[in-house]
Amino acid sequence: MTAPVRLPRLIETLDEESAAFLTDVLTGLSADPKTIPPKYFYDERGSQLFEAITRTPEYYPTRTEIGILERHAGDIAALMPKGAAMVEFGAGAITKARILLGAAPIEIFVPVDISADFLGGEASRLQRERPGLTVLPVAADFTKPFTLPKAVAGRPLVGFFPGSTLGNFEPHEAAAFLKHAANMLGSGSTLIIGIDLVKDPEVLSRAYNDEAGVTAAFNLNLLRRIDRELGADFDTAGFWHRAFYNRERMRVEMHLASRVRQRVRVDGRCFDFRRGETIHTESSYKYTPEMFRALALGSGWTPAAMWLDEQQWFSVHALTAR
Ligand code: AVI
Repeated sequence: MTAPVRLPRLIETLDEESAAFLTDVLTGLSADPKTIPPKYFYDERGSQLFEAITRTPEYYPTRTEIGILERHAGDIAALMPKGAAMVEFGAGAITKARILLGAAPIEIFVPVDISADFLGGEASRLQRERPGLTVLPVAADFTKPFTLPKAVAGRPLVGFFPGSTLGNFEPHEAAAFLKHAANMLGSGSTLIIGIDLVKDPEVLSRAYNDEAGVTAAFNLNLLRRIDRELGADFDTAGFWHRAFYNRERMRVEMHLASRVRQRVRVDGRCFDFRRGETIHTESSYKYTPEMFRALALGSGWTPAAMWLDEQQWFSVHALTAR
């Protein structure tokens, strides 16, 4: 008889996070131009819609990065010490980590994600699939300091930050995150990180304006979440999804644009929109390999290796903490 698989217990640190949601929305809607941080896309529905985006024909980053990881899994695994614990920042459906877990001598896996419900389900599924691996999910906003499970103490640590999520941070936030990751993982640790590259603006624009409208639904779901969780009265039909590549700033911008002049209430406060006025909901910065390496070098990490796809659309970097 085989021993029953013990399912992981979710470590939650999100209470403060829901209070911060209201503050961030009120602050962002009071600003000019209006803005809301992209981390709030990821409620359960938002996480599902993001997974659906990654399956659209136009959204190349996910499948390109998976191709790089599959092709070079052996080389990447060779950089990981035996018995290592791997911490994934923003784990989502844990698709990409599975590729490395299959190739590398990792004994503990710590998926960290802000979407507690989604993370719990995915971590349990992985634990069932791999009873020999210890899966310790942490529900936290990984952009802020959080506590690693005690079980990883004394183990060599490997950070994994795929998906070019770093691109959703402003450059100063990206540097701060890399410094915080270096401090948390410690000197000598490794970070495997996926970074989307600058390319033909047409390719970029299509990736954020898929024909099936999944990215539009993902963007508009933010308003539904605000209505539901913060008691607001956004009418999603009154807004449309707008995404474009901003060449000067080397970033794709996503906005929610008001179709009409309108007034919206959030937590008893009124916010007026002009026709065409937008809420800036996301920036997705694109890097050249050189620019990213310079950012890493200035943020506590030494570049150790880089892998690209054939079209040179996406990059995976291995960095070592100084
Ligand atoms: C998670 N992140 C890297 C995605 C991106 O491409 O910036 C989020 C996304 N937004 C629209 N499509 C995908």
